[in-house]
Formats: sequence, structure tokens, C-alpha cells
Amino acid sequence: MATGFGFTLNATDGAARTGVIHTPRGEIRTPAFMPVGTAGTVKAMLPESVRATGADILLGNTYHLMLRPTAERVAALGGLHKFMNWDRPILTDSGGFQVMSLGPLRKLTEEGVRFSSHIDGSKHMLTPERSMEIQRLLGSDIVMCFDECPALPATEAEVAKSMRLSMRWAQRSRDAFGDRPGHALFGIMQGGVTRDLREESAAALKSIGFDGYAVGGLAVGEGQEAMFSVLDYAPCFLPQDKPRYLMGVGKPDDIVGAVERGIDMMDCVLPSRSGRTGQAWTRRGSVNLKNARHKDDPRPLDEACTCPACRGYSRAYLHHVVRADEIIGSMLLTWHNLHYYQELMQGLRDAIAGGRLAVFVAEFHAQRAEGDI
Ligand code: PRF
Ligand code: ZN
Repeated sequence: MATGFGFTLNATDGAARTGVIHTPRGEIRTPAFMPVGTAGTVKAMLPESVRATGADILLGNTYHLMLRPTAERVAALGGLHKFMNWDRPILTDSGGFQVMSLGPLRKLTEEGVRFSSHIDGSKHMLTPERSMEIQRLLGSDIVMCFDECPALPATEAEVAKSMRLSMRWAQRSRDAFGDRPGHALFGIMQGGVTRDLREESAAALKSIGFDGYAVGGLAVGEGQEAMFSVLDYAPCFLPQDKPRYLMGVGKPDDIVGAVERGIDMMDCVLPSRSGRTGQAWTRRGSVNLKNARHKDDPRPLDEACTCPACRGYSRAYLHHVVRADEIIGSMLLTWHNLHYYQELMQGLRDAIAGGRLAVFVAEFHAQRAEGDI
């Protein structure tokens, strides 16, 4: 296991946990939400602004960076942290999931995935070995195994076959990663919504041995109820003393439900992406600033929020800049959304530490039920 990398569990409340992931680039307070910086930027945000929202770690993507500007170029320029001016931890996804969404542009074999670039059509191959090399060139602190996430709808037999391929790739990822002090490698559980497959996948990953374990293959269209029913059992199949990361989740209520079920880390494009389309997330639910009801409203988006968008601007102004497609509209709403997400995570961490998660969750749902102001 990696030296210079560790996980301390500080408190639990039911299945929920709070703790700290230690890395040479700084601590990650858990449960943690990781803003997505796919192409070396959290869109519309300076890195120092992302930090100001309370983020301890960002997510980057192998797939996008290998195509443009290329991993070799990032390495020659001193690595991704220096390149994008973020000196705290970065987790990189391995590319398997992003390639999957290319559909007909890809061909899957035991060796890996051959695909055509969505940018210029050029041909590329990703394998567990190449994904580990790219993530090393980028300088990623937390490296993800190369896996396959089956597209829905899929039969149980297809999900089983895909999961077993991902487990062989997990072993190859582990072998190719080697021993890199201060850098961690996380395994990714697959197995769809089938309990036996999830258990088999967890056992395979545990026997290989990782610094952390992700739950992959969820939030791919199965719905919240199905996702929660997997999360009711899947985290217990994983080691207690290692971080558990739910990939690509989610809406605020998904996050709360996942944390209640024992998840320590999450990432999602939602707060940043929806910020660029005029959608804001608040403790009262989601608000579409494009809506004409805001156009004469002098009140802030959320009078209780301390972010720059809520302290300095009215709903009327936010409505105007979103409608006029002004860049500051994306900047302000992304900032607000990331601030809200990080405040939610801090609330969850404090509630777990204080043994009052159930009260916090009840209040979370009650405020949303009231609806927007
Ligand atoms: N695998 C990888 N990345 C992912 C996923 C996965 O299953 C998901 C599923 N929600 C999001 N991102 N490697
Ligand atoms: Zn705000």
C-alpha cells in the first residue's frame, strides 16, 4: 500500500462515517465532494475560487487530457497541478467510463478499448497499462483503476461478464501502477444492481488490495431507489478502514442518501454544469434563474448564503446575466452551486461527528419541502 497516504476514521453515525484522507498535497475531509475539472479547469472558476468554496480535492479526466493537450505535454510542463495552478490533491478517473459514452466510436477487447477521438477522429487505445501511465504522467494523487461500466439496459449476464473483465483489468492496473509512495490507487467495484455480483466484485478487489475502493456502475439511469438499495449493502462489502468513493453522484439528495449509507467521497458535474445553464442549487431545492419570476426580484438567491453571488447580487441581476448569456452568469452560479455543495458536506461532516445525522437529514428534507422563497 502507498506510504504517505492514509485514511483516519474520526467518527461514525449509523453507517455514515467522517474522517480525513492524508496525502502529501494536503488533507481531504470526508465525506468529501470533488468538483469536476475534466479538462484541467473547473469551468468558469479560478482554482483559488474553487478552494474558497471549501474543496479539498478536484477530479481530472484521463480521457480528455490524453487527447488534448496530451499527458506527455502536461508532464513536460511539470504535471497537472502546476499546469492548472492547483497544488492540492487531484483524483483522476481512468478513461474507461468516458470512452464508454462514445458508443459506436469504440471497440472493446480483453486488451482494452480502441476508440476514435471526439475532437478530431484520431485513433487511440486505452488499456489498464496505458491508463496507469497517463495518470502517472499527469501527476495524479489518487489514480483510478481502468474499468468498464456497462451501458444500460444490460442483462445480468452482460453485467457479470463486464464486471469480471473489470476485475482482470483491476489486477493489471495494480501490477502496472507498482509502488508509488504518496500516490494512491483505488479499485472500482462493478456488478450493476445485483447483490451477488457486487459481493463477487468486492471480494476480487479486496484480494488484490487497494488504497481505497470506488463504487462504480451506479447513477447510470437505474434511478435513485435502485441506487440506494445497492448502497444499502455494497459499502459493507468493502474494508472499513479504507475510503469509499461513489463515482459520478449526484444531486444533493443523492449525496445525503449516499453519505447515510457509508460513502466517503463523491464527484459530479452537476453543480458546475447546471451553474452554466442558469440552474442554482439551494437548501430550498433547485431554482432556474432563467425564469421570468426573478426579473424584478431585488432579493439575493439565498439570503442565508455567504457566497459572492448571494452577497453581492440580486436575483434580478442573476436573471439578467443568465438570459443575456454573460460569462459572469456562469461564474456566479457555478460559485454559488459549489459553495452550496461544500456547505452541505461540512454540515454532513459536523452532524456525523456530533452523532446527530438523523436530525440533520430530517432538516435537509424539511427545508427542501418548503420550496424556493
Ligand atoms: N467507472 C469509472 N468512472 C465513472 C463511473 C464508473 O463506473 C461512473 C458511474 N457513475 C462515473 N464515473 N471509471
Ligand atoms: Zn450563494
